[in-house]
Amino acid sequence: MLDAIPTERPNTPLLDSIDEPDQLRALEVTQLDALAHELREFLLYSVGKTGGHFGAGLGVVELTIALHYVFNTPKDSLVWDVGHQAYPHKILTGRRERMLTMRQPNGLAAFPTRSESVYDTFGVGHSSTSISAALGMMVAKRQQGRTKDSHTVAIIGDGAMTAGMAFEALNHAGALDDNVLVILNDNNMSISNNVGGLSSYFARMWASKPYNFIRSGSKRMLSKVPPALKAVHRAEEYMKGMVSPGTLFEEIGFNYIGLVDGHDTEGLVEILSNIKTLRGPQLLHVVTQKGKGYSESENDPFGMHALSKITPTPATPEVASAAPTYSQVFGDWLCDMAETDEKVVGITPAMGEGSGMREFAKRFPDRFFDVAIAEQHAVTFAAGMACEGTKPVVAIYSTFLQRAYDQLIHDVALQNLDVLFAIDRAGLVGEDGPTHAGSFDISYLRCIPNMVVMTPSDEAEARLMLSTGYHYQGPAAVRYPRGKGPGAALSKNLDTLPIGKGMIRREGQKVALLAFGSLTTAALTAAQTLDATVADMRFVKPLDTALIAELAASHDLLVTVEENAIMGGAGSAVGEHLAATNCRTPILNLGLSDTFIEHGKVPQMLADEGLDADGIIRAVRTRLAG
Ligand SMILES: Cc1ncc(C[n+]2csc(CCOP(=O)(O)OP(=O)(O)O)c2C)c(N)n1
Repeated sequence: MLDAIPTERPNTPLLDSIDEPDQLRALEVTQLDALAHELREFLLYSVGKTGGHFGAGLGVVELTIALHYVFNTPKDSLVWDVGHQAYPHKILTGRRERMLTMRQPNGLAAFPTRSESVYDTFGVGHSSTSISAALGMMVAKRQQGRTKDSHTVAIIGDGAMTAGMAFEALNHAGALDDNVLVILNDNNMSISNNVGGLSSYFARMWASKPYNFIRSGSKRMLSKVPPALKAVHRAEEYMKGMVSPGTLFEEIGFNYIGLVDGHDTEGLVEILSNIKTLRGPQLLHVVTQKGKGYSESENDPFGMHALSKITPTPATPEVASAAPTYSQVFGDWLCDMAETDEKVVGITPAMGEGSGMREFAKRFPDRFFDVAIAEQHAVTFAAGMACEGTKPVVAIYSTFLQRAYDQLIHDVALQNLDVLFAIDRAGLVGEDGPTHAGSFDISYLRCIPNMVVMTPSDEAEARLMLSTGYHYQGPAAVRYPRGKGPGAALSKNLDTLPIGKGMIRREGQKVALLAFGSLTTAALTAAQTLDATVADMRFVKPLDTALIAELAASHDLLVTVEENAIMGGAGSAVGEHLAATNCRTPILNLGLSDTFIEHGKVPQMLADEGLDADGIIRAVRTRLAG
């Protein structure tokens, strides 16, 4: 057990000898525990330097070693779900020395990425995709006649297993009968406490060759005698049902093997080697401890999900800004609104903490619904509640709302139901990279009839817009960025804004900057150099068409600015309006380019996209120069 994160590179001779999994496979199985210790120490050291996901990786150190030891990677495919637990996998697959570049510009990505390594078989970041992807790979391999020499394994957490998509894939896998192995990495504490010698013993027995030979042999033998087969099957189900929670998976069509101690490397190697010989869909239920091996993360697995980098204490400590994040502004607003209106309910798909709902959950436990990693369900659940007269507020990250798009259109907007969407992490998010960027919500929201879409330029505006959306009769969305805003003064009132009205923030000449949301501050700075007018447009939908007409009539150039894809974004909305009204004032749209923007620091990423004040000035001057 490690009590501190090493600040100096630890001595890891065994780990250093492994540049490719082939070298791992050349070790004696008895050396794997020592390797696990070194890997864990190195992981702690490197995440301490770079920050990043932490607890989940520590929990799968032994499992990762066993998987690469037993399976012939990269010919055999490992598909990690979410991928936040894949740091040990990266370390063992030729990226050890690059771990200190993790999440930095041009450095390793936070999640498995196909372009980064042949061992990263599938790009991830969003949860619950692994079983579908693994099944697709397996079926493609079968069609190409490659199943004999290639296995496919999906590794999915108990959290990720709560999403509908995982069950859709299990259901399909059960029907296809291909040799896909799903490893359920279960770090739920109550299950961990239940693990004991008996269930481990049964797990070994069920995965062992003799048992499965008997099992499939008796099935073959008895296939002509249906009643006897049924009796055997029932007895087997009964036996497993008594000691394992695998009946559900068995019913779907999987051979369930569990529970297995996920920190017993040698045991895992034995079980996985046996499973490799089995036919049909297999589900191995492994129990691990999140944060394993580091005292602080074992004691606080939730707090230690991810870590900021450990910086040496400066001689004069920096005073942290007391300004709240947008998530906190939302959380405070939700509590204030809940106090005045008992119809308020708050819904989150597994992101209550990140969305700023901790206090709301504590104070209003009966009105707080964490529905697990189930974005689609979250939205339709909200729709159902709205049908019965409550006022649901769905707190959701922009990137994760993508998964509930049909529910948003079909279940909420089409019925004009009264649901407020508090959309966090809109725009670039930094180190998590393109899987988590909220680059598209303006585009995908504004084309939906009945929606009101708001883009706050600061914290006070965010609060006003949340109240405005709350009182609007129909679906409304407020999209705000990750982290802190410019630091606007906040009041406790619950005032609203007139819907569809923007405001002039600065009077200038010739050029009018039409800012939508988070880049308004940059637009105001640029406007000083350009002597431009700045409008805080506030609403993407409905647009303030009167304000646009007024600005178009009094300026030579309209410049829209937004932290969303240019395509289909707020600037497109303004352009559509100009075209529809036959207005000839030239327009320049500034926003995110048509690429997936790699991870980095948000200010630098925005500068690279030409979306800081200098970039806005440059773009305007270039356009004016003709
Ligand atoms: C679609 C989607 N929603 C939410 C998330 C955010 N998220 C990342 S990891 C995680 C928890 C995953 O839990 P589990 O699968 O049990 O893995 P563990 O961290 O416990 O190892 C969540 C909710 C996500 N990545 N994808």
